[in-house]
Amino acid sequence: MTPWFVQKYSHGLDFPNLPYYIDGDVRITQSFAILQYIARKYNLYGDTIEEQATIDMVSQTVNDLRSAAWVTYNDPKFHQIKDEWKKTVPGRLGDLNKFLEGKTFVLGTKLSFVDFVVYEFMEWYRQCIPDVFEQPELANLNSFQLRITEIPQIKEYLNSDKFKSWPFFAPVVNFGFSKAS
Ligand SMILES: N[C@@H](CCC(=O)N[C@@H](CS)C(=O)NCC(=O)O)C(=O)O
Repeated sequence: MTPWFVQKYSHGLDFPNLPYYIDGDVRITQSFAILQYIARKYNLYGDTIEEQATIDMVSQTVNDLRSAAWVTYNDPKFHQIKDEWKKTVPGRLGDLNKFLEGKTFVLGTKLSFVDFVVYEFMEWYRQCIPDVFEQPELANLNSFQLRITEIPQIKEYLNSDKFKSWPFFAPVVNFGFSKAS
């Protein structure tokens, strides 16, 4: 396989980076721009500006939570603080758990791309502490995550060779590269 830094400038990308996405004449980088492009193309970005505002609010809330989790994963003492950190998760994700009360997906019953943003973010926790969402205060998130894995196309993908569960992060992070960590 050609190393990324050798091929980086060969794809006609304006801002070469990983991940990149090429769809005909569309050549884009930036994870969120890619997500939004796919969501708009496949009608997964809500149907009204109110729904779109909800999607944007939840996705940006997840981004904030993700930044906080990222700091923890990069703490050199991560493995020592992991168990204590687990206890703080219900407090950190409490609003998100409450928001999902009585809903199948973020928009209620309608699937949108932000459901996958929430799912992927939850994997950051679950891959590190497998039973983290079994805490009673996180029951809505726990059932939400299971529901996403039960979507037939997602289930098929998760069970296929295309799905790579590991490594989760780059080697520099204290969790998610070496299986021992
Ligand atoms: N904001 C960018 C960050 C992209 C990024 O940091 N990519 C990392 C991998 S996660 C990388 O290795 N980029 C290759 C490069 O910098 O050439 C995004 O969301 O896509």
